[in-house]
Amino acid sequence: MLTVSLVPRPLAFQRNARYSTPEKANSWAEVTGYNNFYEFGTGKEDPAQHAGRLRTRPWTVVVDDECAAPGRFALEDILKPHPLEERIYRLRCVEAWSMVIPWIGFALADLIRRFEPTSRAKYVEFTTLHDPKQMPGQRHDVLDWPYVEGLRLDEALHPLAILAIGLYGKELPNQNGAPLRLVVPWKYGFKSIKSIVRIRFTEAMPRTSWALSAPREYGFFANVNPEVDHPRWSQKTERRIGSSNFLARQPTLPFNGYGDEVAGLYRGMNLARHF
Ligand SMILES: Nc1nc2c(c(=O)[nH]1)N[C@H]1C(S)=C(S)[C@@H](COP(=O)(O)O)O[C@H]1N2
Ligand SMILES: [Mo]
Repeated sequence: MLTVSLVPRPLAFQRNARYSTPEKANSWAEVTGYNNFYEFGTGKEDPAQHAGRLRTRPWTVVVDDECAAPGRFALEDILKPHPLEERIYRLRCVEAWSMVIPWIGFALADLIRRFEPTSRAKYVEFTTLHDPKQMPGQRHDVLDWPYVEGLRLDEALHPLAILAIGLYGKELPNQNGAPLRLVVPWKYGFKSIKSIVRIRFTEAMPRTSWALSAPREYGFFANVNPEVDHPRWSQKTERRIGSSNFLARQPTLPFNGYGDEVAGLYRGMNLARHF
């Protein structure tokens, strides 16, 4: 008999208050029912409808290139050393909507250090599973599959960057990037890559999917920035999903409100040029 559980299992964790916003979190239905995961279609409800066919166990993550301790790891071994924390983060999608999501995860920096990046490693590249049988959206050329994202190593080592395995106290639903996804709260949502199967340390800047597909619209850095508009729309305001007034917009904050923590990473950089 098939006993794959479709009901996400509960996780044990501690709340990280320092890195949690006091804003009201979006509901489970909003967080899991409205998002982007183009591997399952380009509609906001497609991920919830179609991600059920993704099999997340067993799951293997390959860690390689510029690091002293590369390897192929079972998900359980990737997760084992890391105590779980809950962090309530704002998410700002590049499409000018936002949500507040209670993630369960651990600092990306703690994982990176275990693999001992070499002195040549300047970036970390992440890749999503490529399997059109499980991910029907990959049968269409909307992006050059597999989905690739990346961070500069110092960004990846920032304590706000996490790998998430759950939300709302439970394992991640597939549509939110099970079993392992990145969350980088000061950047547009597309940087937070889902269902990761490979982590690569590189000397050269990774060729990321969105920057490759539309380089005028999506940069490598993708820091939330109300001063730099998308060529087709303003980034000055955002619509909080679920707000009772559908038309109400709120100002978008530099670095999605995490500027006190992360602005120093970009000192001296022209952020209009490095968008
Ligand atoms: N592999 C993959 N990761 C992805 C995406 C995607 O299409 N494929 N969409 C991104 C975008 S644009 C956003 S806004 C977030 C939305 O999902 P979340 O609400 O679960 O964070 O996932 C990001 N990660
Ligand atoms: Mo997004």
